[in-house]
Amino acid sequence: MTYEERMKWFNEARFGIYVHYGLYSLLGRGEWTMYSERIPAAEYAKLADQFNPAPGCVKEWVETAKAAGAKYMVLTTRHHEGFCLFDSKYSDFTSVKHGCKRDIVREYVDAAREAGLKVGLYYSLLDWRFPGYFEPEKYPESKEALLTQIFGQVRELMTNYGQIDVLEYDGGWDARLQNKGVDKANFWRAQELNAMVRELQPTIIINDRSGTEEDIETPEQVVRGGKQKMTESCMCIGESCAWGYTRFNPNWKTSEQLLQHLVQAAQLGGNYLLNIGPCPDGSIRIEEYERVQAVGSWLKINGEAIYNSQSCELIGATQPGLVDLNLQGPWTRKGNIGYWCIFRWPGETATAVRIATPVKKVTMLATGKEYPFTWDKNNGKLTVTGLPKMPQDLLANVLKVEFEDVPRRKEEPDLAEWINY
Ligand code: H79
Repeated sequence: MTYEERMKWFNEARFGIYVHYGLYSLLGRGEWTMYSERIPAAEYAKLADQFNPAPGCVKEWVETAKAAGAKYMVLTTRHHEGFCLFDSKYSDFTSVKHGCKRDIVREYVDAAREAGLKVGLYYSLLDWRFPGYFEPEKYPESKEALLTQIFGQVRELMTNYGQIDVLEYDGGWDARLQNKGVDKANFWRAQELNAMVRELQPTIIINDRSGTEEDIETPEQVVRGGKQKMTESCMCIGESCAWGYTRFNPNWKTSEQLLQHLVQAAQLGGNYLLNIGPCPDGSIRIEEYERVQAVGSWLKINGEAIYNSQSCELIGATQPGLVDLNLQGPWTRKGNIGYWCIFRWPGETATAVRIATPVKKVTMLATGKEYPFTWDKNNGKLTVTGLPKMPQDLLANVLKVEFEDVPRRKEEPDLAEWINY
């Protein structure tokens, strides 16, 4: 199977839901609490017996992902704290041996698959309970034990749960931030590890955080396009917020912002992985649900502009994730069709510039209604007229623009030319 074939569904999906859930969820101060408060491992481990998610809570996660219009999910099977949401021969620090005594990964995989969602697993390479992670030279046996655990657990995850569609490593940096490139890959024996993964799961998509290149890059809290490979931009709903449940989060992004990120990721030919952090009992808080649900409602009507879309070079926003001062919104594309996702409704007339390809037809995606337009091939300006004065959709309105060819951006060799046009 070629890279393109393996990546096909992922490229069509464009939108996934990330779930961060673990012992840190009980504390409500984010997933880094053990380390940022330097809580000793034995003390932290006491939380495990209080880990008691409500029965069936994974259904809430899956229903949330469906309501959002997402096509896949990724669950933290084990974060940096080391607590596993799955059964493991390599550790007793799991949800199967403590608290609820349930295999949450199993519940999640089953529920997501049943809902028709692709299944992703997150796995942190580092585990804060191992001195050998922080000081590998001082505690070589602990470092070895950590690697034994990693290889054993990744094998378990890749063997015991049927087909896994995505594997997202995290925590691949060393504690002193010294290892780069090959050194980083060698620290985790990444080549060997990923060879094992691919033997067990031949169609899987793997991110690059174990140090080897693999299939995708996964930047955090920004929307970026791929330099070398496909990009999945990962983000929290809270601004400057943790990924795990944060009880008091002062800065919620709006649904408009989330949708702008999604469209921008699609314009750049990448995916958007939006995170939810379930409450201590595993339920989804309303602040998160209402925001992603609004995105999902929009996608029900305008999904054609997002799912299975391709990157587009037309100018709709100069900065990823932003709707600029002077531009109405990003463009996505399918073949010769451009989807102009307008967040700042301009009123009756919408003007796009630097369009090099002739335009054949303009309709509103949501209604199918056709609008008159002019396109000037000399200055590359598209002017759509007769539009409603008021935006019909409060999130974003999509103009579906049919071109004669793949829409291209017009060069501006003389930046001043337009002044006296
Ligand atoms: O799971 C979520 C985060 O907990 C995790 N990745 C997402 C998906 C993540 N962990 N760390 N980071 C993201 C950012 C890394 C920050 C670091 Fe550092 C800078 C690690 C090492 C240098 C701050 C300073 C933390 C330790 C030292």
